[in-house]
Amino acid sequence: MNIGFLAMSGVRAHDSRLLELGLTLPGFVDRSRVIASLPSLGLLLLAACTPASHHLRYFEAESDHCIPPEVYHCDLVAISTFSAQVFEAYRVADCLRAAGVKVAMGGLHVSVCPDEAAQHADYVVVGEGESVWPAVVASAQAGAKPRIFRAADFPPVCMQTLPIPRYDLLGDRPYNRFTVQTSRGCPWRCDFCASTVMLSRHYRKRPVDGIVRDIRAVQRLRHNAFIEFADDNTFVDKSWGRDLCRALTPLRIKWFTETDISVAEDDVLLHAMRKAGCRQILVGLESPASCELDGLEMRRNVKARWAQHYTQALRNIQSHGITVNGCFILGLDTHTPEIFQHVLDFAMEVPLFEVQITVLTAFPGTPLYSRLLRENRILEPQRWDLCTLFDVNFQPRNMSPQQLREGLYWLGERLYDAECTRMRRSAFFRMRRVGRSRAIRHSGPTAAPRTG
Ligand code: B12
Repeated sequence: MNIGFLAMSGVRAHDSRLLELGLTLPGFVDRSRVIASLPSLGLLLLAACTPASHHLRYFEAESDHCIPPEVYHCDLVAISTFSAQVFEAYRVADCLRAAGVKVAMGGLHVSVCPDEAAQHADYVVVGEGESVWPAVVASAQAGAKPRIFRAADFPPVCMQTLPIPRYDLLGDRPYNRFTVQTSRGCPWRCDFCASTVMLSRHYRKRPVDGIVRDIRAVQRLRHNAFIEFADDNTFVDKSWGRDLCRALTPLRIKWFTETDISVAEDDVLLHAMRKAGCRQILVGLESPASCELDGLEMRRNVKARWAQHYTQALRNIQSHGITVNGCFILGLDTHTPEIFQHVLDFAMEVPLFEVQITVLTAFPGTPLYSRLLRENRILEPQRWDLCTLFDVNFQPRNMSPQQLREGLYWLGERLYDAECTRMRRSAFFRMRRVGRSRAIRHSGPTAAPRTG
């Protein structure tokens, strides 16, 4: 069969004022650059799990959501879904099926709303795709009737034997960043999280040599590619993290990842990360003050505990030459209209090199969504297209939805203002110079200063 893998990348936001301000994730990002910058790792992994007898192609829907005409020449098309684009994905699936093409859908959104997806796709997959996908392909080939496949009914995906994602299918598209996964899931349970926890509850790490193998595959395609680890929380296990960094160092790559603030406790790891090419980590701080975070992480309340030491921890990470992209969620139940000024003050005081502000978003399948629905606080239930992290679709506890929107604009205009950004960043470079001279003094006159 001819099998197509169709990614619907790009960023989404509907709030017209935000669009006017050019505010996207994180800060000011050029929309088209983002679209071109990350291919769908999930689809490339599925491609790698496809039996060899089939002919495979990877496609990207364009920024106007038009799909390349060649997609219609496929016998089976795999579409990956996030909530924000799922209605677009359903429209595309309906058109393809009307033209006689079989459609399979999977990903974070349909994994929690499979019955909804089954109205638009022949085959819907709940959960991780690797073990299930060959059965989906076989069903399509046999012309089997539509059905929902559940990953739980197949052998669990083994992190030791994940195949190399088929980066080679990407052809000449101008990607400048590639994703590689080092781990799946997160040991913590934040009530709003709609990430890998939608697929599997377990936190799993990959063997270091498999990660190195995948990065080498990317390097064969683009020598100087920037790597983004598509992880939820990379450095949970510090000892494995140090091994990983040691293995990454000779590859001479630059990379970015998402991890929790506990990396700040391990200077050896931070040193190894910088040496291995880590340029930035994204940390979900969520709110500056501990009392605002009480109960948000439902297992051990770790976010509330960590927040007591946020400033010191963030400064320590940045003193190692690793910039932090600190993420804040606006509109938590503990937030009053004062929160916008607090976040601004905190970001300037640390100071944070990069800041991401988003509004509390109730993704389907999360404890947050169930709670807000129960409390009758979702403004437009099932408006999945508003799950962009920028569009307010709930009634905040201590302010009006409009106050939250206005607060987001107000904070965004200030945080991303050129002067503010310059101040936040120049403080990082100053701190870095001090850190470096301290390192030289400590290691004696023979040590060479680190560069870059
Ligand atoms: C990389 C990334 C992006 C890239 C996506 C590139 C792409 N085309 O995939 C870019 C930068 C474009 C992006 C944009 C956005 N993103 Co984003 N992104 C991520 C990130 C960091 C990693 C995703 C990833 O690669 N995972 C690894 C792969 C292997 O997993 P996977 O895709 O889920 O695939 C597996 C299964 O789902 C399944 N599967 C997937 N597709 C299919 C299809 C079939 C047919 C089958 C059988 C199986 C299957 O099999 C795969 C292997 O097991 C996650 C956060 C995170 N840490 O996970 C956020 C995340 C996915 N993004 C999120 C959001 C909100 C957005 C935006 C809406 C932000 C915005 N306002 O624009 C946009 C929307 C994008 C869109 N077009 O819909 C949310 C989504 C939540 C949700 N449930 O919908 C996440 C979880 C982050 C968060 N804050 O919660 N994002």
